[in-house]
Amino acid sequence: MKCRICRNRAQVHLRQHNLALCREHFVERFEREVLKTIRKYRMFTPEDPVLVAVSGGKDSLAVLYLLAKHGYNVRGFYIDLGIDGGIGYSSVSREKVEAFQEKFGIPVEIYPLKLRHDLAIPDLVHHRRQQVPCSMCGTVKRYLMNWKAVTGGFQVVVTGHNLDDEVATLFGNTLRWDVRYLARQGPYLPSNHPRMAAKAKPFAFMSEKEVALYAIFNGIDYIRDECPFAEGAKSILYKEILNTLEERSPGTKLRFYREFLAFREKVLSGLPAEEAPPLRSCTVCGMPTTLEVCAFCRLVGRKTPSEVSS
Ligand code: Q46
Ligand code: ZN
Ligand code: ZN
Repeated sequence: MKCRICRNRAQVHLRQHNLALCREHFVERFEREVLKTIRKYRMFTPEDPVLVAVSGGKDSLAVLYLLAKHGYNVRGFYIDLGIDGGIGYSSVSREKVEAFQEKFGIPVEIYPLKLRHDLAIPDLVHHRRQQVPCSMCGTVKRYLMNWKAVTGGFQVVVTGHNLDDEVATLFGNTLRWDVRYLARQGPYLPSNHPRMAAKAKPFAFMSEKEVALYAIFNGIDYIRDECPFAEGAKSILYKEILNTLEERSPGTKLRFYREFLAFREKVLSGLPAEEAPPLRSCTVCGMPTTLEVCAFCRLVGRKTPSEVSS
């Protein structure tokens, strides 16, 4: 197979686009598409300080790399969750982040949860067996990312979510007809409170395979193992189902996502806004919450990040 652009030997075949490309033209196209998404959704400009949530996986490291390469004002933020699971998950992912920082000279701040709060994700899992690990971990990550953004002068938090992640979430929300989540799902979520940063997903239209190839072609080393707590997660089952559909009919994921976004624009945005509970300030940390004490302070305790960081 030959590259559609230069006619040299193709190294990638994107079935969903029926497009064969050499390595160089694949990278060029990938970056062009991502930059187009950033502009289309007005996610941020090259001057805006952007905080990139980094996990040590391919998606987040690749998005940080691409933005830095194109002159965006980025900083990575990695939370060491203290997860081991017999594979040293957090220590390996932290090593990957440190090696990335060293290799490319892109700054990443490391936030060690256990050291700062005397508590890591496995402690939460142990003490609160009735709660799902990923839901507690998600609360901690979302809170700390937002806290870092609003206290560090970043208007937006970027994550590496790719098309496969977005479509799996969309599939789950659709199965539950969760209209409130559906109305808020998309590549960009603007801020709705002065202490709440906007959220942006520049890879929302790029498949997991494309992101992996982009990372490999650019010499980005990343953690291959899944987090041990992810085992059995519904999102993994949804991804398997969607992969089967994609295999039979290439382009299904992209169509499903694009058509959902058009539907959201035309139909969901016209619905009367659902009464969202009003936001107030957490009496412990002062961050926005709908309750007296926010979910992070209830989980992690009375020490706020500002207290432990100073
Ligand atoms: S890190 Fe945390 Fe994820 Fe592990 S415990 Fe779940 S949410 S799976 S992306
Ligand atoms: Zn080419
Ligand atoms: Zn709080």
